[in-house]
Formats: sequence, C-alpha cells, structure tokens
Amino acid sequence: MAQFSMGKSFSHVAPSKAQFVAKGREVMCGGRPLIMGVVNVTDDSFYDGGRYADSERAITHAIELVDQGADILDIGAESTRPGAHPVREEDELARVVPVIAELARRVTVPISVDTTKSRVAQSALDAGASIVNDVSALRGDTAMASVVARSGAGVVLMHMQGTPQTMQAAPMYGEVVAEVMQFFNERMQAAMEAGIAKMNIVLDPGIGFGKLLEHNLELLNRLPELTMLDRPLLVGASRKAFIGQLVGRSAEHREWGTAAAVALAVDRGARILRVHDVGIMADVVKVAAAIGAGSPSARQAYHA
Ligand code: HH2
Repeated sequence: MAQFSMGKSFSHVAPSKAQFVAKGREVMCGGRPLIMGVVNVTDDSFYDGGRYADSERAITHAIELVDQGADILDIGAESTRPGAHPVREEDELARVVPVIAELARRVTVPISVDTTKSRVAQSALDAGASIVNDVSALRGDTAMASVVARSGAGVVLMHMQGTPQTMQAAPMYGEVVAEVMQFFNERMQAAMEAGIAKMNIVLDPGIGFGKLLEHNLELLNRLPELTMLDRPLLVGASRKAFIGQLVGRSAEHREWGTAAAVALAVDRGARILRVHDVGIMADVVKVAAAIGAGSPSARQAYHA
C-alpha cells in the first residue's frame, strides 16, 4: 500500500470569483463550476480512442455533449496518454480543424482546442475556437504564447513532469504541491510576459501527467492551496489510471470513481471539470457545488 502524505485538513473553500475570459467573451465569473466535455478525434486515446476518429462522429458526439450539459467543448486530435506517439502537424490539422469549424457554426458554447502546436492552435482559433488547452503550458512550441496573446484566446496552462513519452517512467517530487505551485507561478509569469492577460489564464495540476498515485491524490486533496493564485483551476481526472489503481477497473468502468473525484475536486475549489461523461458529471457537479454553497462564506460568494 502506498504511503500518502496527505495535506492538512481544510476549512471549506469559497468558490473562486476569478473571471475567465476567452476572445473577449466571459466564460466564467463566480457561479457554479463548468463542465468541459472531451472530444477526442483520435484512434489511440486511452479511453475513447477510435470512437470519434471520424469527423462526422466527432461532431455528432460533441453536439450530444452540449445537449447533456457541457459548458465548454475540448477538441483534441493527439493523444497524451503515457507512451502515445506524436501526431504529425498536417494530420492533427486535418483532423481537428474541420470539426471545430463545423461545431463553431452549430453550438454556442466556447470551443477549446487541445494541442501543443502553435499552427494547430492558430488554425483552430481561426476556425472558431476561443480557448487553447496546452498540456505543455506554452513550453512545447515557442510560437504558442504569441498565438494566444495576439488572439486574446483563453489558455489552459497544465503541469506535466516530462513529456507524454517519458512522464510515467519515474515521476519524482520533493514536495508535489509546492512544485506544482512554483510551476504555475513561472508559467503564468512567462505567459503574461508574452502579452497574455491574466484573465485569459486557467491553471491545471495535470492529473496523471508525470505523477504517481500518491502525487495525484495529494494534489487533489490539497487543491485549495492551488487556488491561491487567483486563477480558476481545471481538473481532468476523468477515467484516469489513478482511479483504476484504486478500484481495480479498466477505463471503461471508472465512471463511479470519476464521480467521486469530480465531487471532491469541486468541493476543494475546482472551477472547470474536464470529463468524458458529461451527462452524469453535470449532475455530480451541480449537487457538489450546491452543498458547497451551503456554507455561509461560500453562499455569499456563490450568490454574489
Ligand atoms: N488530460 C488529457 C488530455 N488533455 N488537458 C488538460 N488541461 N487536463 C487534463 O487533465 C488532460 C488534458 C487526457 O485525457 P484524454 O484526452 O481523454 O486522453 P488522451 O490524451 O489519451 O486522448
């Protein structure tokens, strides 16, 4: 059994009222946490690889997710699962841009592109996306920061130790929460120096990205400490391997484990939940957020 160095217990977290803006549109400012629905236009994603690799199916699925309650759609064409093979830029463009262009005509929710490549991000933004979800936090492509800055897009800066090819080989931290916090500080600074406004930034501890079970649990447990930077926190725990390690089930059967992670992440201050199962998790978020809003300090912030 792993030894967990769980953090201190926390007093209830008041919902953040940090504003998140993408291409001039307010995506969030207080209120209940948002659901980001995952659409993988890939054949090798760890859970749904191959299901929506075809653009028609990806579009239909994305529209279903909006009907089920997605507040944001996250469209990606390159798997980041441990050991995934990089996708060539031309292939990523060909998969993701037509899907985003069609969705931009058919849905009103903000569209995010899950990519580390600046040309893919630029084309996705031109096609109607308004958020760049960059799991490399602007480190993968030197032109990414200026693409985001010029467009005024929202950007997700995610923590990852290593790269998807290497990250699960031997993740190591002295103090995982402090290291993620320091990373957030550095990447926010770099983003702002490149001309990205603070209100365009969302931070993400990168559950499963170069982390062992105990690191993922400690980050989720101590999420309130990561809210100190006054930026909305995104958490992507959906069906990930750490849940499988706890419940002994394949990715197909991790929805209940995901529900527990989503509920507790909401209670600890997560503001955007990136999930595959939008319908179920929308209910989980509503109930968890409403219970959280029952404490006096939270109620004040929630209803302000
Ligand atoms: N997780 C995945 C992909 N992108 N982006 C952010 N910001 N946070 C995450 O936790 C995150 C992410 C992995 O999930 P999925 O997209 O379903 O799998 P794959 O990378 O295999 O396509």
